[in-house]
Amino acid sequence: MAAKHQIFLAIGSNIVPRKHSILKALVAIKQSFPDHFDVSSVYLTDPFLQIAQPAYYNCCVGFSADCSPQDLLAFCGTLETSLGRKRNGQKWQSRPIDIDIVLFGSLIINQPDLTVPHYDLDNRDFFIKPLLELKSDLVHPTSNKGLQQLLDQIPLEKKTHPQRLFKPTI
Ligand code: A4P
Ligand code: MG
Repeated sequence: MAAKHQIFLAIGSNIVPRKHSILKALVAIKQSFPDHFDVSSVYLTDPFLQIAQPAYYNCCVGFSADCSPQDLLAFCGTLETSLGRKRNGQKWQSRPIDIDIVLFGSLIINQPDLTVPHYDLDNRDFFIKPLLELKSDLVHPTSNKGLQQLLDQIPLEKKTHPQRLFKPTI
């Protein structure tokens, strides 16, 4: 039997209905990955780097699974498409749903279509705050920094001021 990894995903939405899309994503993820599934609160966040676009809802989930990273990436892409995500090739376009793999155990992956840990985890309070709720002693596998340390080091211009909205019950 393949070893299980502790996996964390970040979920974001900035096209209404944001709550509805996030809840649908959470239900689908839990259905496919029920083992030790846990979800953070959902936060209202300013657009990263103050880009002129609608505010985001963000949260994270954690679970254990023995799938491959590539299978998980394909799962996330299929779920995004089923929830109305359309890509026009433009980076950081507004989106009904975005599902990113933040951590896959302590694996370090540098493939053309997959970078794990997420390339920008260190700079994103909208990843780190929800992750702190799920597992406060998580350590970044390459920098070995803890989540609170990462959060404390985010410069002002990168802060998105997460406001806790609600804890999903799914
Ligand atoms: N990819 C590589 N590594 C990963 C990974 N670890 N997880 C590739 C998921 N995908 C990964 O992503 C482009 C490609 O990244 C995928 O095809 C996959 O092979 P995308 O979602 O299609 O496009 P994108 O939006 O340009 O990139 P991405 O990485 O999702 O955007 P970001 O960098 O996550 O930024 N502000 C707030 N407050 N909250 C947000 O959630 N999100 C963004 C999007 C900007 N500002 C935000 C938020
Ligand atoms: Mg993405």
